Amino acid sequence: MSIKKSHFKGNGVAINATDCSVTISDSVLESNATPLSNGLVAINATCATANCAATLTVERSRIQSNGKALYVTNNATVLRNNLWLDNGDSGSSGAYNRVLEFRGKTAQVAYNTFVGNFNSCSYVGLLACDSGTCDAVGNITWGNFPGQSCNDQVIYNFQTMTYNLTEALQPGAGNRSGDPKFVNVTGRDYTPGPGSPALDNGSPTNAPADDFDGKPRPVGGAPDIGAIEAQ
Ligand SMILES: [Ca+2]
Repeated sequence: MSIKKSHFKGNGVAINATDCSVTISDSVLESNATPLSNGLVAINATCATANCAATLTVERSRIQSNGKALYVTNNATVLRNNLWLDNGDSGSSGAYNRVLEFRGKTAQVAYNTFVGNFNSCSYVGLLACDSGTCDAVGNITWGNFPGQSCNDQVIYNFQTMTYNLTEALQPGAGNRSGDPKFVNVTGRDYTPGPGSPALDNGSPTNAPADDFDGKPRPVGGAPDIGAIEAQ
């Protein structure tokens, strides 16, 4: 199934796929699964068995203000060029809320930007690889856990992390920490601005050919870290 240029708002579960390959592109998912309670999530993908061939791809989409954003069981998953903003729940139901949760198979999280996501800071990670093999390349995480002090727990239990720009420095080639200097956070422009450590510091060999806006990548000799390539 292919879901393109769609807008899902205010649902308990927005997209629920069972033993079914799904590609979500150029879409908006907002204010789903909130207030959060058991079983609610914006995107839920499940394979009944570990060797199920179903896949999940999410690309060039904005996933914002959902109580829980993503829960995957056994699907081979690719998340590429997305904005994940302000998702989470800090109430009792969110105490151990992994905002993006991967269980089994493989997950590649590539060139996304994560800002303002949160849970109750219970040290369980916002992006959690519960099982399977998870890889994060070229992502920005910044300003997550607003007002809290667990920014080292944004990404949990990934096997490989390279060329990411995060609040707390992660082990792995090309990883950096620091302020991505977005052009206009208030105006929700997450383009890396002048002097940003995201500029031209993505992987020289592992980046999509476009960005969140569908514009070409790389510009300026090397890919930028995050969902948006400065043009
Ligand atoms: Ca660049």
